[in-house]
Amino acid sequence: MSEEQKPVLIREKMEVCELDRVRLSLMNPQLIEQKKEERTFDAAAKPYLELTMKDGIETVWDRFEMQQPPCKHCETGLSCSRCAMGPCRIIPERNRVRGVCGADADLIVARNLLDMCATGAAHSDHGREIVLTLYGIGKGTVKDYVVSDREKLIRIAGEFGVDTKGGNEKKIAAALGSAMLEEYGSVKDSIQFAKRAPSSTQEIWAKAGISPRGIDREVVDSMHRVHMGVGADYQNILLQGLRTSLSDGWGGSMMATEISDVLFGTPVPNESLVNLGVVKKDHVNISLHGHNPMLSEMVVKAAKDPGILALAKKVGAKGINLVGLCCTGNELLMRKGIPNAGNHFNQELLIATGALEAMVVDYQCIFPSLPRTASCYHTHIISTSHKSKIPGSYYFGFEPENAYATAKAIVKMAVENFQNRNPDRVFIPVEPVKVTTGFSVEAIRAALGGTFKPLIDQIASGSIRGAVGIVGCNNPKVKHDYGHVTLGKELIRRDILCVETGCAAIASGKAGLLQPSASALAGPGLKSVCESLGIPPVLHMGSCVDCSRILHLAAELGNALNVGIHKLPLAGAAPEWYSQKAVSIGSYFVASGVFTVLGVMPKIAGSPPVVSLLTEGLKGAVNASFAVEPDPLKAADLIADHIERKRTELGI
Ligand code: SF4
Ligand code: MSK
Repeated sequence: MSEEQKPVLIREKMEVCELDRVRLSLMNPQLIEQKKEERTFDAAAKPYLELTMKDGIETVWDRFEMQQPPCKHCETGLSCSRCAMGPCRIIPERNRVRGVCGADADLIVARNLLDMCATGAAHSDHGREIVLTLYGIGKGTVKDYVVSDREKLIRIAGEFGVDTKGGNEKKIAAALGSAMLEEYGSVKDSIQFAKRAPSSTQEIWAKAGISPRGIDREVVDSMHRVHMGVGADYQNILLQGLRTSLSDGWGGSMMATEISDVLFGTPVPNESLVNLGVVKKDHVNISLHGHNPMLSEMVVKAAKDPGILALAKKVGAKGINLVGLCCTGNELLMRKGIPNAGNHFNQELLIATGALEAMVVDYQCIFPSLPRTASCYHTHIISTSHKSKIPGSYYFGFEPENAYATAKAIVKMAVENFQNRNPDRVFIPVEPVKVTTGFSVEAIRAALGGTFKPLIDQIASGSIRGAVGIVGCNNPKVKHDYGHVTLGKELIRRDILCVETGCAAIASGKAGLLQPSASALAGPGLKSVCESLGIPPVLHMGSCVDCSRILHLAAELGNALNVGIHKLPLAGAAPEWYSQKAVSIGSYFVASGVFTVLGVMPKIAGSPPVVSLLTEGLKGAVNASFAVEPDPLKAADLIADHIERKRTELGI
C-alpha cells in the first residue's frame, strides 16, 4: 500500500456512546412507542428507531427536540450576523427596525435567502470533479476510468461545438472536458446547456435579466451582493438568487449529470431493492453515502477483486455486500442496480443494524454526528474528500489518479473490520422492497418508442393530466417520508405522473411506489399508460444533481410543442426539503417556469414583501412562483388546480 492510501484517523475515535445512553434511555416504553410512530413513516426504520431510543443512541430526531424552541428571529429570517458590527435582529416591538448598518427586514431576509441559494448552487461543484476526470482521461493522466457511453460523449461534444470528426475518443474527451471546465468559470454571458430550454423560456430569462452565466461567476456575484453595503434592494437580490440557481440547474448540475452518464453509463430501467433490510447478516457490509459517483464506482470494482473476496472468506464472511445511501446510493441504484439502504434519515439507523463494517462518505448530507453513532458499534466511518474531513473518521485522500488503489484499500479495511463485529448486536428484522429505477431522459424516450410524442398525446388526451417533479430531502419538521409518499400517492391517484430524484425517490421506493405494480394505485388514465409501457407511475430519475434531468425533460416537452416551459401542465414539489441546495433546486424550477410547492417554510416570514414576491410577484418575471403547504394532501390540491389551469390555457 503506498503512502497516500493509508488512512489517517482524524482525531481519536469518539467514545461518547455511554454518555448518550445514560441521558436518553430514561424514556419510558410508551413514550418510545409514541415517538417511533410520530417520527417516521418508513416501516423498515421503525424497529431501528425503537432500538436507538432504548439503547440511548442519539439520532437526528433527538437533537431536533433538544433544539426546541427555535429562535423566532432566526426562524423568520430576521437575524443577521453578516458583519462585525452585528449580530443584529429586527424586533419591531422593541423599536429595532434596522440593523446597525441600516438594513431593514426585507433586505436582511433577502440577503439571507440569497446566501442560502448561492451556497446550495455550489453543490454542483461536484460536477467539476467529474469533468476534470473526463479531461484527465483525454490527456492520459487518469487511467482508472474509461468512457462508458461513447455515443453520449459524441452527442454532448457536438452540443459544445467540439470537433468530433475522426472519432478519436481521447481527443474528444480532452476537448469536451476543457470546454466544460471553462464553462464553470466562463467569461461568456451565456452557458451552453441553457440553449436546451425552449426559446421563449430563454427570452423570459433575458427580459428578466437572469440568463445564467457560469456557476463560479454567479456564486461569486451572489457572495458580493450579500456583503454589507453592496445591494440594498431586496428585489434585485432575489433576482440574482434565480440567476444563480439557473446556473446550477442548467450549468453545474447538468454537466455533472451528463458527464457522469458518459463515464459510468446512461441509466436504463433496472430492478433492485431498497430499505434497511438490504444489509446482509453473513456478509461484509459497506455503505456508500454522499453524492459523487466517482469513488463509489471504484468501490464497486474493488469489491470484486479476487484477493479481497478471498480475504472476506478468510475472516468468515460469505462475501461483500455494497449498499447505497442518499444520492451516491441513487447513482449506484440507477446505473448498477446496487441496493439502497435508504435516504437522509436512514443514515444513523443503518449503523444500528450492527452489521455495517464501514460507511464510506464523500460530501453533502453527511451528518457530522456519524462517528458518534459509529462509536456505539464497530463501524468505521471513512471520509474521502479533502473538502469534507470529519473528526472521528478515517480519512483516505481520494483523487481520480489514485482511484482504484484507494477504493481497494477502503474495501480491505472494511473487510478486516468484519472480525470486530459483535454478532449479538446484529439486528435485521426487516425485508427489502423491490424497485425499478433508472429513468434517464434517454430511457424515458426509449420506453416511449424513441420520441416524446406518445407522452404528449397522452397528456393532450387527458389520460395523464400532467407531471410533477417531487424532489428533496428529509427534515425533522416533517414525519420522515410522510410528505413524499402521501403527495406522490395522491398525485398518481389523480392521473398525474410523478418524476422523482434524491431522497424523495428513495422514500417512494421504500413505500413500493417505484414498482410497475404501483400503477394499481394510479387513476385509470395513468394506470393504463403505465401498464401498457410496464413502468411505475412514479419514475426514479436519479440523485440531487439529476434534477437537471427533470429540467431537460421539461425542455424536451416544451420544444416538442414549441412553447415555453411555463405553459406546460407541470409542477414541482419539495415536501421535506432541508438543504441549501434544495433552495437552489426549487429556485431553478420556478425560474424555469415551474410552479413549485414547498412543504417546509423557508426563513422568510419576517418580510411580508419577500413572501409576496416569491409567492406572487415572480409570476410577472418568470410566469411561475412558489407556494408553501405543509399538508401534502392540500399540496396535491394546489398542484392539481395549477395543472388544470395550464391545460385550459393550452386548450387541452
Ligand atoms: Fe448588522 Fe448590517 Fe452587519 Fe448584518 S450587515 S450584522 S444587519 S450591521
Ligand atoms: S441526499 S440534498 S437530503 S435529497 Fe441528495 Fe437527500 Fe436532500 Fe441530501
